[in-house]
Amino acid sequence: MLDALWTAATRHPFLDAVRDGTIADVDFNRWLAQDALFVADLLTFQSRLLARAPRPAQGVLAGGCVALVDELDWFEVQAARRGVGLEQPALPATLAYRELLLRLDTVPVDVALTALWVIETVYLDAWSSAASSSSPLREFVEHWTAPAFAAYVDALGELATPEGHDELVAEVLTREVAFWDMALT
Ligand code: HMH
Repeated sequence: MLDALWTAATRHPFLDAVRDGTIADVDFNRWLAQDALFVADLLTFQSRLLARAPRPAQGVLAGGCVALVDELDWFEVQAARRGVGLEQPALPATLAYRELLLRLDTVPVDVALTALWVIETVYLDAWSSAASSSSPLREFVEHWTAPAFAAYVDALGELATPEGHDELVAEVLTREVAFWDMALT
């Protein structure tokens, strides 16, 4: 079941359409604005996680927080370029993901670290499937598949202990699928 969810979260029609250049602007822009909201929520979660993280995790998490702040700057630049306003209400899939992140504040730190690793590694995998040298959106694909991002995901992987946490992994993957689905509605 996890395998099927993993595939659904990383091989999605949204990503195929990005790769092929057939994604509608309205759909891509909807994803962009909602993902900016998600990244702001993720920064909130990750800052709190940093505050209770064990010593060996602090450096990776702190670096990740800085990267998320840069990411929010990047979203603003991309949104302005595309004429998208970022002051949009969160759609249901974004709100549901926010709720999951809030719940992660209350789980043991190793479990929350594992969830964070899933959140990031699934994104790297997903965007890798959208790679194409000819896509008009390849700048986005390159952003989410950059070597620095892959190295960060590897470092999170060193802190994660996914064994025995199938239910949580499935929950993150379900939120990811719903996020892509939302972009195409
Ligand atoms: C929905 N999942 C979603 N958006 C992101 N930006 C990431 C994961 C990775 O940070």
